[in-house]
Amino acid sequence: MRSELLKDGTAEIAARVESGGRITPEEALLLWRQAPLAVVGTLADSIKRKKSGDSVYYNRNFHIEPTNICLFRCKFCSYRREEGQTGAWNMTLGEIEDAARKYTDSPVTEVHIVGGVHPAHDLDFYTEMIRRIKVVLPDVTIKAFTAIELAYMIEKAGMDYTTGLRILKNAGMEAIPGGGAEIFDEDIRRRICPEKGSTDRWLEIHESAHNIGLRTNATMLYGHVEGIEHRIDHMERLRTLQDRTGGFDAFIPLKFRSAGNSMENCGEVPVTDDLRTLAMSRIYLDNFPHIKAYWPMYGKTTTEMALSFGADDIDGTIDDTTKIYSMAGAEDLRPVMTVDDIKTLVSAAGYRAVERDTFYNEV
Ligand code: V47
Repeated sequence: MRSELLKDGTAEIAARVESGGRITPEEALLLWRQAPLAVVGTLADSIKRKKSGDSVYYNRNFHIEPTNICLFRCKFCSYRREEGQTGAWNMTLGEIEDAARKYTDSPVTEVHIVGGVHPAHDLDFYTEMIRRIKVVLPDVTIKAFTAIELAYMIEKAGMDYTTGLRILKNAGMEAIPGGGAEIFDEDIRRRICPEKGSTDRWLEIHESAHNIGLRTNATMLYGHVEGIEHRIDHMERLRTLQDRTGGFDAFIPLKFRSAGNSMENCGEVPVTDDLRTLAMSRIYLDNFPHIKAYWPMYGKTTTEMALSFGADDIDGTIDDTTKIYSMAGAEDLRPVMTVDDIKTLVSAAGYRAVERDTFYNEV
């Protein structure tokens, strides 16, 4: 590590990180603000290598986005439509089965399901959706529903979270994606998504899931009206929960993309901020096994750089089945990467592409 580049107490913090020690929120703020990008990158890469060597994980996956009609009007969302508005969709269970059936003879190992919180859908609808997909694709892992969708359907059924999650688990839901976390700070959350489920709900859903053996991910939407201290606070709340349950697999920082939503005036942060945020998350979240650089959101060039800044996962092949990022202005309007594309990207960055299943077992 180039400690001559460090000043004002950051050298001591960096040395602790290097020797595997944990840092406080105050120390993270100092490192974030004062350490050169190359230094946080080097620290993050050394942690990444201790955890996963030169492996960078990917999977063969596709998404189903059942609807973009949503009760909540989050200001950063470019995807939501009102019922009846041009561009709105709401798939029937039959259409969802058909979307799954396209993959019966394919080597995909995971289907990722997230969508809007449609006011007409309920726990029975989602449970039936999972059952039908499992019949069509019995060997594919179903990673489904953000904590916001889950809280809505389970509360509507008048159940506690554990009971509702058990019903979905028994139907075939095996893991939960990390969406809906946005930023946990309540004041910022009120500014960007005032109607959405609270931070406490998000954390409670994930804790309940971990307690019944469901693995989950966690995201953070950054680069809008929040400050660095809010990003650190977000990671601190995740690190505390992970200390209790150990149920998170991956942390996924999501860069705010500004096209087509009512927060366009925020613009987008530079790539240097993306790389620093990834590196600081690898440094701070010492109890998270994986940091994911989600390629449809960064684009392929930033994803390649991200691998030297602590990320050890780039998500999967996607097969042009998600619209959330292309509708918000991400470069890849048709997000799809073949396994060869992924291998080329990962080896250009100096790492080894390793195919994984949802639970990070090598395939
Ligand atoms: O919660 C919405 C984000 C998330 C925008 O678990 C936006 O493996 C940027 O859950 N700019 C949903 N981000 C996506 C999600 C996810 C994605 C990748 C991997 C995993 C995983 C989960 O998308 C939302 C929100 O934070 N989002 N709009 C936007 N304009």
